[in-house]
Amino acid sequence: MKTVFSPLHSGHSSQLELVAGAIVPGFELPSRPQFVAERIGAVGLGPILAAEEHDLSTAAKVHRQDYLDFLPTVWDRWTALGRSGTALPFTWPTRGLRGDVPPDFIDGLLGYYSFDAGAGFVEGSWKAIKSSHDVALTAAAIVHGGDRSAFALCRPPGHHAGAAFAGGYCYINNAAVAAQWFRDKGAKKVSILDVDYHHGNGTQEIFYSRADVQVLNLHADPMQEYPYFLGHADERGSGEGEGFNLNYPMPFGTAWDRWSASLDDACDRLAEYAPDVVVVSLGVDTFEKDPISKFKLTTDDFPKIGARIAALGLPTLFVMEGGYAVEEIGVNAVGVLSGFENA
Ligand code: OKP
Ligand code: ZN
Repeated sequence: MKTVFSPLHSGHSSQLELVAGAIVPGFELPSRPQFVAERIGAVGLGPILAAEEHDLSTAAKVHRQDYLDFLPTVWDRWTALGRSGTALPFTWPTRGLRGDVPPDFIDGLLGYYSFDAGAGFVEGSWKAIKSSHDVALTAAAIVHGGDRSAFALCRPPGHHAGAAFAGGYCYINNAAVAAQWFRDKGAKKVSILDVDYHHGNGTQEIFYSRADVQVLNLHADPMQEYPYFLGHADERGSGEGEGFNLNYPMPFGTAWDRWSASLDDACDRLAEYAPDVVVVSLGVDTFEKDPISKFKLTTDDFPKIGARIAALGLPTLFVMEGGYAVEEIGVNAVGVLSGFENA
């Protein structure tokens, strides 16, 4: 399996994060994909290729144009005020406030274009965000070109990013852009299978009223876990999209038996839908030692995920999402990919 990766991710670093009452260094570290890349080399998964630049025309079909126009401007607006550090929002247009009027001032705009304070900007952020998007589309083109699978080693991740908002370490929804790109290249139907620990609220929102992209999400129950306000089992799509969004919320402590039953059901539903291509939002924060998560998957479980997905017998693009047990991310993520390859 070929991997696509870009060194430009590394400029997106030193973001601060608010955790349990303290400002701490973020968990979404530049070392994450480095461990994955090292492991790919160690097991000989296949070549690691550079990303090719893609314009944002496909992204503009899943994101709002004003949001895409805003992202590259954040750091310049911030530093123009003499500021440094991490550009973060702290005011959001929740119920009872106006979500239809973007303010002029950067602090207001950051809130207007986000749903939490989990997606900060530093100097290299936009270049990293754009490179992550390019990684996803370069890997998508490898699958479109006839490879059975490819791995987009994206950083930052994307599945929390909605049509017009960032959040949860995510800015551009790489998996959604890739799915849209496959559609534009002739795929009639695409399935997105999100196995990250957290609900992919952005992906769900983007495709919620569409029947041409099926979205299946396995995740911690939003009653207990971030992102809290989406990901319940009764969210099944709307209008033409009704029945094409499927959520599998699971409680804290979920281990392989229960998790894999959800995966089996999701794969059965995916097979019934019979897409032309599968996009896997690959988070490995379901791991028992993940520092921000509460599922109990073990290192031995990850290859079984890959094997189950391989049994679908469909062209498959893997897109990196979460996973914060830095040293084990490589073994676990590449475990999924090797499990797919060896199935
Ligand atoms: C991204 B992905 C704020 C807490 C927010 C955000 C978790 C984002 C996970 N300090 N936590 O789905 O792995
Ligand atoms: Zn996650």
